[in-house]
Amino acid sequence: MVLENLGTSLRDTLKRIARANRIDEKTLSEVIREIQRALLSADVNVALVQHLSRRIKERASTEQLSEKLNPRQQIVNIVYQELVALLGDPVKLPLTRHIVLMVGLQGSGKTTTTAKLARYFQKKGLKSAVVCADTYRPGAYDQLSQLCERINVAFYGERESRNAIEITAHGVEQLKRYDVILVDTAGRHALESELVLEMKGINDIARADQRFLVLDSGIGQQASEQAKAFDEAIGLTGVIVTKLDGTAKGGGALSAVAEVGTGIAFIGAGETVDDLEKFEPDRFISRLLGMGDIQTLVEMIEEEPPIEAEDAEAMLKGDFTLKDMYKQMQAIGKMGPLRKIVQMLPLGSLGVEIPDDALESTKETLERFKVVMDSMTDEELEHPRVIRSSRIKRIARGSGVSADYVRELLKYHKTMQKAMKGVRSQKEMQKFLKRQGLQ
Ligand SMILES: Nc1nc2c(ncn2[C@@H]2O[C@H](COP(=O)(O)OP(=O)(O)O)[C@@H](O)[C@H]2O)c(=O)[nH]1
Ligand SMILES: [Mg+2]
Repeated sequence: MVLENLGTSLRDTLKRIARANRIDEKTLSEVIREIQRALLSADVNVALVQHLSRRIKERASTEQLSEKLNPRQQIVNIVYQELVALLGDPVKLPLTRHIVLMVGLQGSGKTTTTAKLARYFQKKGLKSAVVCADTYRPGAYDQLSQLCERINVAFYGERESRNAIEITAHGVEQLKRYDVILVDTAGRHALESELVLEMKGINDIARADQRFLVLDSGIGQQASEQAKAFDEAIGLTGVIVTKLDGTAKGGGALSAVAEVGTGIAFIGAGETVDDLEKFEPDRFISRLLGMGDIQTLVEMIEEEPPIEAEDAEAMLKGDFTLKDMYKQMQAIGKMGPLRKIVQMLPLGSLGVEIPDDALESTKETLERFKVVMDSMTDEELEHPRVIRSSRIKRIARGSGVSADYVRELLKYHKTMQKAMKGVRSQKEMQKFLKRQGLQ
């Protein structure tokens, strides 16, 4: 796991709280000191560590204890929330047409990450294409074109040209029918003025919607300075921290970026095109704290509003029709992020993969879903498999959404149906429900 050492120390520290009979000031101070030590040795920025300790102490002594949480759960919860806050807001990544500009120092992993991202979008069903605007590094063209070929992504480059801005202009024009265009740029050993000018030129021409700084996690505390400089030049929309597989000190890059107010969009932890993960602060911290551990999870979600017994049953029983799915989405809405539950279940081992977006159940999604459902017949709602092409068109027309959206929805339903079967068979889920007083 990324930042294994940090994770281990944090989990050990939290275990100490679990064993304490009561949380007095002395225990709290010790725990905070342990957390500080763990964070500092992972190279997390000192000022941030201090800020975090202050917040934990303050909240632990002033916040009203929730009736449902015992004092140590309360503290675990505070630590969790504050660590999440430390990493900044998640970077929003709309799955629509857009242009992405990749910047960063030489060797930081831009080219590799460009290919990884192209693959990421491809997997999300978008057509991605790549422009090579690195005219400095010999072999840049070949490196990127080969990567693209391997993952079957369109590539544009001009082997002989030295004008990166012109190449970008041509590339963006040539590839305009693609959904996502990723522009890989040159980096050098330091941020020189010439490079900054070129980068600004490329940015002006490409009119990039996303401007990602690629940062090698090995650089530790210098991350902050770099992020600031790049941010001033082109206004970053996110940071991608790479090579987290190779360092115990990734905390430097992870925390330093929080200072520039730009969130971390992705993390890279490996050399293959699939070693890229969308960065979600809450999920990341959950994993560090060992929330895969069901015990902790149950404690964590105790502060979420309780699940209605009826809703929980709908979640686990029946044929899982579209109506069930709607009910279930409502239940999840009440329960808080489904992600928290899914994470603890070994769904992966069942071959069930739930896409990130499927784990969000926003009000908006629900409303849109309702509109589509209103255009369906009872038969269709009970037996979604009867919905074929002509019916899809009719439903789409009736509800004012695209046929693709209806197809997406049906696909989502299928995934969830499969996942729910998996969940049902997990005895962990039963244990979890028991703890919630539902069974
Ligand atoms: N272990 C590991 N290596 C990486 C990762 N990302 C990139 N690399 C390696 O870092 C080196 C430089 O990467 P490259 O993409 O060419 O950097 P660029 O100069 O910024 O374009 C290559 O050897 C990559 O294989 C990562 O997440 N983990
Ligand atoms: Mg490169």
